[in-house]
Amino acid sequence: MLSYSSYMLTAVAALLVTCNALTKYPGIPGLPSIPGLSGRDDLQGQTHLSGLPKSLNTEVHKVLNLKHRLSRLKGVLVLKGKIREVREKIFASNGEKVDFASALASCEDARGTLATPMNEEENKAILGIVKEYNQYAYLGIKIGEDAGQFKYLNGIPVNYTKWYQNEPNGKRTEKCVEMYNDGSWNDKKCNLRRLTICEF
Ligand code: MMA
Ligand code: CA
Repeated sequence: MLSYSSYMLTAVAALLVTCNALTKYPGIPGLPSIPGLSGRDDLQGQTHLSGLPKSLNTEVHKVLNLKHRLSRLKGVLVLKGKIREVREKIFASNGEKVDFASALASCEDARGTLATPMNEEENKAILGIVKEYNQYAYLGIKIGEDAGQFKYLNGIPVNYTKWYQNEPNGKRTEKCVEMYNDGSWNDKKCNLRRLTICEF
């Protein structure tokens, strides 16, 4: 008699194997797809995964079907140029030019935050949106009131930077950061109108 935990182990193993298989096949670049599968929700019917009780098998298939549906929805968003993905992060803009506080508020209203490049790859993805709209954008970085160092919005000092030559030069009068259309950064006053780019 198999214990419940070994059922769970089998279920998780089956999920991992199947999910890996889902990501292997080429389709839309960067998206998982399965040859011969249409856009239906019933991914692979209700194939019985060995050793699983029927109820757990059903749950596994529900999760797989949800993942499949999500990957198709992601396909729509990438196809329409609505999102840019870097690893686990998703960047997107609403096309609006507003001051820093309003930009942050609209990102947070959408359950995200302002785009915050943590490395070159993320900086490039955000730059892509800056170029697409041909508008400088505020980043999710602000000066600390104490030592005047630049910090992420969670208060941690920045550990990746892309300052334009001779920046930052605002001497605490420029408390926000904008991205130029070459991807470099400038400290800048927070009350200007800049493109809103969020990360999710
Ligand atoms: C502006 C302003 C600053 C920036 C300098 C660069 C004159 O001030 O955008 O933030 O550092 O230009 O010349
Ligand atoms: Ca500056």
